[in-house]
Amino acid sequence: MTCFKTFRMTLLGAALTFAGCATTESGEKKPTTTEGDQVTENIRQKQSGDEKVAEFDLNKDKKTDVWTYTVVAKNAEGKDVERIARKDLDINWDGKVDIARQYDEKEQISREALDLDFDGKVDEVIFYEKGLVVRKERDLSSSGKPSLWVFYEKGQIVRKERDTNADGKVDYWEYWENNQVDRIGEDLDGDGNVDKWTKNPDGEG
Ligand SMILES: [Ca+2]
Ligand SMILES: [Ca+2]
Ligand SMILES: [Ca+2]
Ligand SMILES: [Ca+2]
Repeated sequence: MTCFKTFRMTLLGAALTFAGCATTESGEKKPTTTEGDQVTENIRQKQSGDEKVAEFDLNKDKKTDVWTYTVVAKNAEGKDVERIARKDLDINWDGKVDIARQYDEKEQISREALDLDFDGKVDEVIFYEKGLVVRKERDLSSSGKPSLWVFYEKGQIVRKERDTNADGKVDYWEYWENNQVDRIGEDLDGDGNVDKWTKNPDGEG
């Protein structure tokens, strides 16, 4: 718990430092097995052929903690300009990347992979479209696969899905309305279909 709290605080610091780049857009699809598997990836992103990397040492300990990858792109007038494609951040200064961000053609964040417990493996991936979070995938069990998916519309949670028994199939659905749970569906026999619906007793209507 302390670890996560520390992370959030540090993350906030990092976010403030890089506030200029924290906007978004992208055309991400629904979760697939491939995307899910990426939750396990080592968080450091490889440099691709056409990328230029710039390294920064924000805490002045002579070790790089921010890597910014740029590519050459055409602007509206057809001129070559440098565009930020990705950014890696080591926010606890241990030499391992904890946040890996990807940006779209408009330099808006499109994907962010987070190592929340600083073990070098991704625990959460956040997908963005047009400046807003559209989906989060979280590995709750450290199994290397996502077990919680949270879906957003217009910045608000609309649905959570969980695989509670780690069989790779969603068995728990939470439908949200107006920032609160409206109903919960559970798959009790493992066939992927809801067997039991529960209306949130605290909800309105
Ligand atoms: Ca440093
Ligand atoms: Ca780190
Ligand atoms: Ca981790
Ligand atoms: Ca399941």
